[in-house]
Amino acid sequence: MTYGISHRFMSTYVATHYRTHTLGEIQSNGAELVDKEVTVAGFMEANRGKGAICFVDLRDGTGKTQIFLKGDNVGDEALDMVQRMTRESTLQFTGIVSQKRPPKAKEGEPTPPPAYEVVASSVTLIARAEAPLPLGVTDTVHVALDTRLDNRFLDLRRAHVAAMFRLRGKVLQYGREALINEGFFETHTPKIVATATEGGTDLFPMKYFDIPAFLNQSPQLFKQLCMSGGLERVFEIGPAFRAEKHDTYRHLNEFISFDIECSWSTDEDVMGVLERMIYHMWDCVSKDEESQQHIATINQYRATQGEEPVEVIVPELPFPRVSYCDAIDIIKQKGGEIEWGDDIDAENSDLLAEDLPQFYFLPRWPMDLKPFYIHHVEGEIGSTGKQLSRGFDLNFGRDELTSGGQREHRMDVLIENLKDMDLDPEEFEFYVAGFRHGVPPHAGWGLGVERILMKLTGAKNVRETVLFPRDRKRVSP
Ligand code: AMO
Repeated sequence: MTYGISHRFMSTYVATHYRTHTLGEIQSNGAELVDKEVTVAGFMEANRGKGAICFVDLRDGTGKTQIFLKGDNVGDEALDMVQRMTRESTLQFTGIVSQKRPPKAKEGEPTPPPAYEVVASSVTLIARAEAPLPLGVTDTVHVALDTRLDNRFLDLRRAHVAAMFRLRGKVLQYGREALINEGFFETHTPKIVATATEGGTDLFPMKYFDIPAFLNQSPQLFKQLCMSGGLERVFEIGPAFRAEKHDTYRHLNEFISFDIECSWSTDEDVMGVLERMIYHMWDCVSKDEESQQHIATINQYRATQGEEPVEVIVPELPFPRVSYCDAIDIIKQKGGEIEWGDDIDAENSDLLAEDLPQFYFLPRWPMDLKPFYIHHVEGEIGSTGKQLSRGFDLNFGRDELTSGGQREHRMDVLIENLKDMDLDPEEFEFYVAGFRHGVPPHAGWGLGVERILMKLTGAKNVRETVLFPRDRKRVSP
């Protein structure tokens, strides 16, 4: 299975105290390194050979290389140490790069590319791994998610798991790129707050000296204050905490919220920003060799589990837009049980997803279903006489990835909205104050990073996309 990332993507990997070269570099740059001395280090995947010789399969974050040891070269004591060493121990070797004897090409098949090994002249044990391992690193047997998460550091050594997190970094990089190209800049808002952002009760209280405080649910109120501050276009990628009691494949109690806020804009304007950003993410993943390598690694693993490969289909722009009212009609036509004014639950979203398996916007929700900070649509009333809003969702098939909307910027209406939702405007004074001395109309959205990663990689559980997930039952490791 492909492991790590190829040397040619690693222009910034320079020699360190512990190694002169990475293992990926030995393979991709081997022809130039033949007969040169190198020092390499990594995890020992396997060792073979008794008596006077031994082969070690060594793995670092960039790839794998075979190390060849002879008692004559490294000394009998060192050879014996390596032969008795446990799998996954970390070792450092110094030796000469040599081209491996090529395996005979099978008839009709192309000759495999040359491979390189290191003929060791010395070896140092860095850290011995205890045996047995709680989790196999190289085998493809199915392991329960809980066991994997309990031993996440070992799970991360598995190629397809490492590929997921490297890809996660890439997707965020592409997201940042797209927004910076549209004039946004990255900011950070506090995670320790005094009031509920989304107006709900799903807050984790915390001890903050003698003051009651909470972990923030969303940067919402603060990103809006940035608009009052004239910053015009900001984005933030940061943690959001929700004390929701859901225990599902798509809910976490700590997730990474990718938020923007944009002045002088409507809901439609920021839907444009969102679809262009997602297009850029998908387009880059489909073109960038390194990202493609991560997808290939994930697919190699999926094949061992009998799963279909994931395909990165670059979406067409604009994404389809199905207004809330139309969505209710479609669900009803398909026999779903729903009334105008109801939230669209997962089962009804499945009905929509039959015709919309990929990205689609659901704009214009009833005001009652959206938070107090959402702007209503002037003069537009839904079929039951209820007010429509400038709030939207972005779904991928059945799952919601983003909520957003144009914000209410008129202070008097905002105060009425708070009261309508049984919230005390005085508790939101720090926020309401931001609307007292002039404010641009503005709009924005929040995207769940884990949910979009699920869609990109075909992961069936959001926990697959988080290093150390926090859910109702898990707060460690
Ligand atoms: P919302 O509450 O819909 O909107 O959250 C935005 C997006 O964040 C993700 N998300 C979650 N992901 C995993 N686990 C959870 N428990 C969870 N909750 C939410 C989803 C969701 O679409 N302030 C608004 C955004 C805005 O209007 O700018 C907000 O937070 O992908």
